[in-house]
Amino acid sequence: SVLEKSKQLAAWTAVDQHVKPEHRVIGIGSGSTVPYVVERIVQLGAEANAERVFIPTGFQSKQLIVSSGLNLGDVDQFPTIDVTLDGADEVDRELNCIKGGGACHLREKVLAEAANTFILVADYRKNVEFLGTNFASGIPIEVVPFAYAKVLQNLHHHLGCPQASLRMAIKKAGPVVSDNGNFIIDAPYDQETMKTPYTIMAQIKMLTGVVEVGVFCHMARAAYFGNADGTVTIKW
Ligand code: DER
Repeated sequence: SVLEKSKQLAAWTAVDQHVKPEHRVIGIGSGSTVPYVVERIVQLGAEANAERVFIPTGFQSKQLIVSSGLNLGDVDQFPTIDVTLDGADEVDRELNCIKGGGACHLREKVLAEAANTFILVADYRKNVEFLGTNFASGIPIEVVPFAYAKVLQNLHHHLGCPQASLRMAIKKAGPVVSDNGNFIIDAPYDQETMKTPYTIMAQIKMLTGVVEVGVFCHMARAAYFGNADGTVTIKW
């Protein structure tokens, strides 16, 4: 499909630009675009990849690394990463992004921060001027189960987000549970608020019981978007 081709285009271009021969430790994100990143890395050849370790951002990412025959590494053993490549739900003109559509943003943010270079790959739907344009479900927030009702109450009554809601699972009874055993709250904010994403991210992060917020400010070195017409847009 046009959408899948655009994901592949973004991913292949990003790998070709940012995975260098001397890179040994590579962070692998989560979602449906990152498989094309791994696909391109596998094409670099078994010999080149034999010298590398690949650090996952969650269970799906780990499965992808293992099933692709790449060496699995752990961030405990490799706390500094040469380059991390990951998807995003939306990326604004300053490279701030919303992540967590796949409930993986905690480990994603750890590996984004641990990387010397953090690169985003996405299809054209994610390329926006301001956050909150296309990704309607809002800011993903990972919370400890014990505190989720309190965090919801604080969002509703003190942080101006009456629509905040607990993310319920589809093929499992009850809420989505992250790889860390936590819940996800989705907090939709209007575009005006999302024009200063750092402010709202910091306010949410300070709520007791919040583990991590799916807003990544000024972390990415560049973002690659595949377009429907077969071109690539690069933001940096
Ligand atoms: O949850 C995340 O942050 C993932 O990176 C995800 O949002 C990317 O989604 P996609 O690559 O499937 O569009």
